[in-house]
Amino acid sequence: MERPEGNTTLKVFEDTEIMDQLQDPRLMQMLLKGANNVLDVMLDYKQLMFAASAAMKIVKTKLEILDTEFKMTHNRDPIHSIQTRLKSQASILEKMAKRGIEPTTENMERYVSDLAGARVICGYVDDIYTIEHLLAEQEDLEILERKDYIVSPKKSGYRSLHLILQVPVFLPGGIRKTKVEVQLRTIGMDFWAALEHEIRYKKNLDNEMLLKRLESCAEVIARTDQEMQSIRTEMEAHENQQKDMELILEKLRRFDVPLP
Ligand code: 0O2
Repeated sequence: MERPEGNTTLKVFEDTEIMDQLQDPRLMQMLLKGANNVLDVMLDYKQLMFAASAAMKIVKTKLEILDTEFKMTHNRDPIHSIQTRLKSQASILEKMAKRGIEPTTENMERYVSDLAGARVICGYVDDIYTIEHLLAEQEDLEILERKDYIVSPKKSGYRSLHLILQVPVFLPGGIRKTKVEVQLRTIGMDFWAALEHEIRYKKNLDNEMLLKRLESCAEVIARTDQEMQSIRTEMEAHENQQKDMELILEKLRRFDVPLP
């Protein structure tokens, strides 16, 4: 019978030489113990990432609900789009190695806050703080950490609001409180961060001239964000004034109805 490609487990057990060696009970015992320990670690990691994935989905659903509710009351979406990702094993191990943390599952859970991440792209800067406020009001969410790189941008020019949320994930064995990193930024900030990530971030580029130019692009985008915000605020003020005027005219028309 043809064996599916990549099924190494079957290959090993069909290899008669290996099977002969496994007849030695002490070797077999050692192998089983080793395999058992490795599988325990792998399963712990799988459980951790399963909780991270569940927490990420919970946060995404909450954000979608908040966005729809906002649209129903204000006739406008504060959220342009949401991206989610689970951190890759390579990226987790790289981060832990950089910080000198021993790569155990417990350390991953305790020290790596962005195993699960959600990036929320908003139209305007004030939408970012509206979403933060709405998240803070959710009783089952806790904001463990907040870094405002909009008020205090990074030296690179990077701007975003970072929140580390703690989300309860209900599992058959009990509640597992799980962290999710939420990065909130405008379309403009996202445009800059995505391109800068490709060009410089994690590459240790030290060309002062290019770094300055990247930083000045971030400033141009920040000014554009402010200008777009101010245009929207003025448009809304104008619309509200017109609505108030229509209301007054409507009342005057009712008042003008001739008496019998
Ligand atoms: P990736 O590949 O995007 O996931 P911490 O995450 O708290 O352990 P740190 O550096 O103190 O470590 O956190 P910080 O400053 O809040 O930044 C974390 C994330 O923000 C990064 O994740 C990036 O996604 C983003 N970021 C921070 N600074 C910059 C920057 O200068 N340029 C760009 N493009 N993105 C930035 P990771 O895990 O480093 O990378």
